[in-house]
Amino acid sequence: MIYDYENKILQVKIVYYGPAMSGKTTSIKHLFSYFNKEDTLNSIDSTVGRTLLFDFGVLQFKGSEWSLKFLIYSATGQDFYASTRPATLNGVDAVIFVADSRANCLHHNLRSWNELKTMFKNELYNLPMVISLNKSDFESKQEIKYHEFVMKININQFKYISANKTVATEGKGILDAFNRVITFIFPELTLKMSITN
Ligand SMILES: Nc1nc2c(ncn2[C@@H]2O[C@H](COP(=O)(O)OP(=O)(O)OP(=O)(O)O)[C@@H](O)[C@H]2O)c(=O)[nH]1
Ligand SMILES: [Mg+2]
Repeated sequence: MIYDYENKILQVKIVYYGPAMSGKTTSIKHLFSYFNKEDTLNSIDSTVGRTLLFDFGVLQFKGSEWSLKFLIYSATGQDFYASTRPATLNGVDAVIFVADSRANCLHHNLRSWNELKTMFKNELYNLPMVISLNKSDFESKQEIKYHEFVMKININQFKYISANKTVATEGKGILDAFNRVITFIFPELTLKMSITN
């Protein structure tokens, strides 16, 4: 978190993290389109829409005295670019972990989670963490594993953690996840969802 006293701006970094193709970019795109800011989101992606390095965008909210500036990133989930992930996480204030809820993805979710754990060690438990159990629209079509993932990640050790079901393609639960993470960082704050440039 960076305090810019001169301009009265508090800068916060949030990273969407998770295994390849879990829905990180789709989640961020929805968040930015909710605030009519989709055209300001920078994505470095391949011709087939896979994130090469990260997506990055800024959402700024004006308070009565101070403004809040959220720097929002998604890390690439592709293992080919795994070496870029620590840089994307550098200085992060909170993580939204986007898991793919389908049963056959449990292993990928855990692998990605363990990577986070290896990077942060026990500091991970001090990071505000919101888990998006994404692709929950598959509930009726395919076996889903919400609980297995949540059960395996030591949630009791976290200061701030919560999980919610999301469907990024339909924007379901995306704003809720964002709100939760903000509430963890600033327990006193109720954001009026208006935005400044
Ligand atoms: N059915 C369904 N599909 C989804 C959902 N979220 C994302 N997808 C699809 O899953 C695919 C991958 O989504 P992305 O948002 O690109 O995933 P990502 O996590 O950014 O992937 P990488 O950047 O490659 O790590 C796309 O085809 C999305 O349309 C969801 O909630 N439900
Ligand atoms: Mg992506």
